[in-house]
Amino acid sequence: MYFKLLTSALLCAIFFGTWTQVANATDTKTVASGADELNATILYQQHCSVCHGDDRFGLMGPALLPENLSRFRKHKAVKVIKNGRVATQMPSFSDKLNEHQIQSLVDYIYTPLAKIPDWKLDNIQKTRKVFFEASSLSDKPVFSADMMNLFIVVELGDHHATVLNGDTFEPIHRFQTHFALHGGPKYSPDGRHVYFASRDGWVSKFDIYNLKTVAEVRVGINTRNIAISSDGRYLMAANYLPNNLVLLDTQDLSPIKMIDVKDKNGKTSRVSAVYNAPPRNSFIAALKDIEEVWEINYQDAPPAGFVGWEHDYNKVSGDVVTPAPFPIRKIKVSALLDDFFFNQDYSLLFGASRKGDGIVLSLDARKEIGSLNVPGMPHLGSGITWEYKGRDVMATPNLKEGKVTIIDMDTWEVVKHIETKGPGFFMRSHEKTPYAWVDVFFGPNKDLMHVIDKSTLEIVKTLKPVPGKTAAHIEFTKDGRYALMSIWDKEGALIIYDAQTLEEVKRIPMSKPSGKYNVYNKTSYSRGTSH
Ligand code: DHE
Repeated sequence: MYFKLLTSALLCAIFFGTWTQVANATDTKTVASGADELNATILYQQHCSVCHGDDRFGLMGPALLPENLSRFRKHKAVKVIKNGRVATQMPSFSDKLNEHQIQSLVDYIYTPLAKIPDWKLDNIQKTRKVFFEASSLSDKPVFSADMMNLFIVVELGDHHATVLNGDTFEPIHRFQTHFALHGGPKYSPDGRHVYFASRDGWVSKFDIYNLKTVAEVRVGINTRNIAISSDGRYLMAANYLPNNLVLLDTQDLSPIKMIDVKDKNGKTSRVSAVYNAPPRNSFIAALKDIEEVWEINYQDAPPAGFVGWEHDYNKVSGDVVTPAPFPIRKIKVSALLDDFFFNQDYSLLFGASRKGDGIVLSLDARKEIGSLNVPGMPHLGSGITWEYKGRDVMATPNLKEGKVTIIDMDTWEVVKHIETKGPGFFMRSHEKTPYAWVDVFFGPNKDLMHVIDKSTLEIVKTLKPVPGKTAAHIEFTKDGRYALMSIWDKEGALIIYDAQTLEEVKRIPMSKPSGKYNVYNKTSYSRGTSH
């Protein structure tokens, strides 16, 4: 592939003489936009398509569509084309393309496609690779450690992940991931496998016992996150592009079903996120463009009560039909929900829109039963719960305002707004620790981390581990004794704190460790972490 890239670059260099003249001659603002677009298309095909795909859906390189680039400013894209990208195959084009050509390429890749791209079951199937059959792998770990106290650390800086021993804090294995993973990796219920999703739609399955990536498949063009069913049999992926949910068999990541997401008038919607709801044997999906929440049941027998479930039907013979598995229940809501949170028994959903509208939805009654008064932009997906003065409370950071909001889980009243040094992204605690930790992800105080006493709701300490570098995302060891913090920088680190004394214990250099995920806390659905 890399050879192909070089060949293409060489070919382009041959063609380049002609193109340079054209470009130089038109290097003024008098260029007609149609001509620019045509030139950019030619440039794209010469220089980019071999890695990013003729259709811009991505191949070895990521997809180059506005939907996939929305978090990436145009001036940064210009820089990447000029200078290349360290630790990837993206070369520098500064000696091949002039300023104007680079700018027209950038404008081109930020232009939406005329038609929403399609990615059908067939496309998915074609991308699926099984690297190791289950029968060729050991059923016992090939290393010795408490398998329930391992962490997977995602290192966004150079697109790797590290398996870390949670007792010794020694890295066990480091391996390459797909470009730009997003959302938490999800474990199988026994903790043996971990599944990753990339923003470009790649889902991979890693066998922790054997330290091997065993399979991968591309489920979409722009993916949000994935969820694993409680029985470990199914994986559901939420996509922005196309507007759908994709169900996979976790055994070998083969696709089972695609669910197009649209309302009864045919209006389609991106899916913001999908979560597993263990007691319900369901996946719950938040929709970005239609005011509905969807529940997809994955148990073998039809769900009890049958009320409100929409089934496909399997024809058995003649007129005999049986309901097909994976029925869907669509629940109307009064706001477009980007983000949500569940109570411990998954009977209630607390949802928030990007505008800050908050609702409380009963999943059983299938109706809204309350509202949340959380101004700004609460980050409910990062919410956690604990017991405070004999009642359950939820705490959520805020993506817009410097505060953590504490909400009573029974009355949905705000118990307290805790003022912080700036908007935060991630919040964490553990059943066995007295503190909750919240970062100050945005703004001038991004290098701070607050520690909140869960019994007083006061900030008791503010840490500044590396001045000037973002300190974010805590996760605890299985027993809650240690808290692991990320320094979000290419020259970053994982810092381990004693969760009781709040003293630093160890620092491990890492490349932008975005998140870390403890096998036990995740598989036991600890109330101090995300699910
Ligand atoms: Fe995330 C989780 C949504 C931007 C890093 N993020 C999630 C989840 C959602 C979400 C719904 C829960 C999914 C899960 O874990 O299964 N994130 C969004 C957004 O809507 C937002 C604001 C904009 C976007 O374009 O996606 C957004 N997220 C970011 C980032 O900019 C971050 C900081 C860097 C990155 O990786 O892109 C980021 N998000 C994360 C991480 C998690 C996450 C590390 C997993 C947290 C966890 O501990 O579970």
